[in-house]
Amino acid sequence: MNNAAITALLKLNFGLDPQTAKVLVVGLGNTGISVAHFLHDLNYKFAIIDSRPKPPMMDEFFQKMPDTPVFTGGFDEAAFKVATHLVVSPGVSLNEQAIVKAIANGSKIVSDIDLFACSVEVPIVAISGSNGKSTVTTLLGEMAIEAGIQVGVGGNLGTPALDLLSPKAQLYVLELSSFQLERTSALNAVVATVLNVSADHLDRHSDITEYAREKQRVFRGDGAMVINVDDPLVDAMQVAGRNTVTFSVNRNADFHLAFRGDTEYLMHNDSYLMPLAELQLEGRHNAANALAALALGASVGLDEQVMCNVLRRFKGLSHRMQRVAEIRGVTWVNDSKATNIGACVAALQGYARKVILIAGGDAKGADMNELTPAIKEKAKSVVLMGKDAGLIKQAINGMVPVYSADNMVQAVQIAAGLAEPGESVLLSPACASLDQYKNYQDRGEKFTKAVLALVDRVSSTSLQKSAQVVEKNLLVKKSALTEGSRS
Ligand code: UMA
Ligand code: ADP
Repeated sequence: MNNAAITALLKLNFGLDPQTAKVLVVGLGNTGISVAHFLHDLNYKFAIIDSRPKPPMMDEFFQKMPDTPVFTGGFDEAAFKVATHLVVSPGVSLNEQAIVKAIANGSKIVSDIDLFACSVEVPIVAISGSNGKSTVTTLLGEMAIEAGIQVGVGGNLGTPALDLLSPKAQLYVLELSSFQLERTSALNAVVATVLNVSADHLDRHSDITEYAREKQRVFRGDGAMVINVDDPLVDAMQVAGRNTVTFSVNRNADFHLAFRGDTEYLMHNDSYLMPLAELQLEGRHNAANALAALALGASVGLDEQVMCNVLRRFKGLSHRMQRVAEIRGVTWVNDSKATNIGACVAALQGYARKVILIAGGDAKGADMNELTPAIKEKAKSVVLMGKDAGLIKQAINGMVPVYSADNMVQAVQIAAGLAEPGESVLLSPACASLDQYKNYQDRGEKFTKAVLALVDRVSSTSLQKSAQVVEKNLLVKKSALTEGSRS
């Protein structure tokens, strides 16, 4: 689409007229910078504001766009007062006082996804949900590439949507978070899905109903809806009269699982697509992800056997149920991306035998009691760390032995002392990482490093030492318990 056509659409949808609009871009992160480049190319007048005194990418940004007015160190209401439009980055809550006031005074909210949606003519696939978004988005992107299609893949996955724009693209696959969706109104994806809904980000959304409502916005427009009928909150999103494709790992649906003899298959209606065992990804939740990717891909006309080729070779993304090492018969698994309860429960449910679970971090307002049934069923013991370790410990309420660690090295050493050959140690924190780490990748890398350090030490007396750490920790725990303090 050419710039004149894009501007015309933005004017029509949002009153974004380059002659009169004064846009305030809120947030100088990846999204904010992508928006700045977009607005600059279309000759809009804009400024940027960020509450942080020195956003990490500020110097780099100034080198590229030295003339852009940038306000930092707080949300100065004067900057908001003159703005006709706000493009608020997903990391900034719409409940910020300055934003609430600006909206009350008539400023319009536009998201980077809105700007993107008004700039493309080719189909957009939109993927939301509490868990599995990145896996399904990446899978579908790989499937499109395998089918020879020029595809842009990004959004919450990493590359901001506006940075994907290319005249060559024939398809876009976007992962969208609830933060992106809550401020988006112009998206009309050719096919969209909410993979599942479980409690997450309740520090930003008032409750799970409101959170589910934001996710449901991915279905705005008239495109096809891919519905996980196993999830009641998603099933309830169906809209009569809309083209709907269902998937399920538990029952019959458009895309489902079925046995032929002893072999379980991924199915499309009555067609046996491929044996489930050929999927490289492990766990029932990944069978659901594979069905979702097939349903989305089929909706944009991808060949089913081409998609199955990708499913057969895709080994999964880092930090999601990633096997790190096997040391003295103990398997170590990095699921650091399990930043909410739903992901941790899915991970635990994938195990036939009880595991040693390493969990904890920032619970983001979630009710940790929802973790306890899965922990009771699948955890032999739990090593807790991070800000909300106490909440998880309270929820476990003595049902399973709990150990406390100050950092990842200690957590891994404690787990090493607890695990016996044939068992697994699973890092699946059920919490965000930001209380102790840069991000979930950093947490996963620290876990991997600590595990690999065990390999170096395994022939020495290290495991005995680990056992001593456990012993010491138990003593600490016991004394902490008697003193009534938090772990
Ligand atoms: N921030 C401030 N003040 C500001 C602006 C930002 O303190 O004025 C903070 C935010 O609270 C946040 C950080 O700076 O901690 C970055 O915020 P941002 O909105 O500038 O983030 P971007 O760099 O634009 O990245 C965003 C998404 N980040 C968030 O939603 C927090 C990225 O998802 C996404 O990849 C990117 O846009 C491109 O679309 C990351 C994420 O963690 C991976 N998403 C959450 C999740 O997956 O659970 C929703
Ligand atoms: P997202 O992008 O939604 O965070 P990811 O694919 O990155 O999803 O996976 C995040 C976490 O959720 C990982 O711990 C992964 O093992 C788990 N997970 C992936 N798919 C599902 C699913 N369908 N249901 C529950 N948990 C899942």
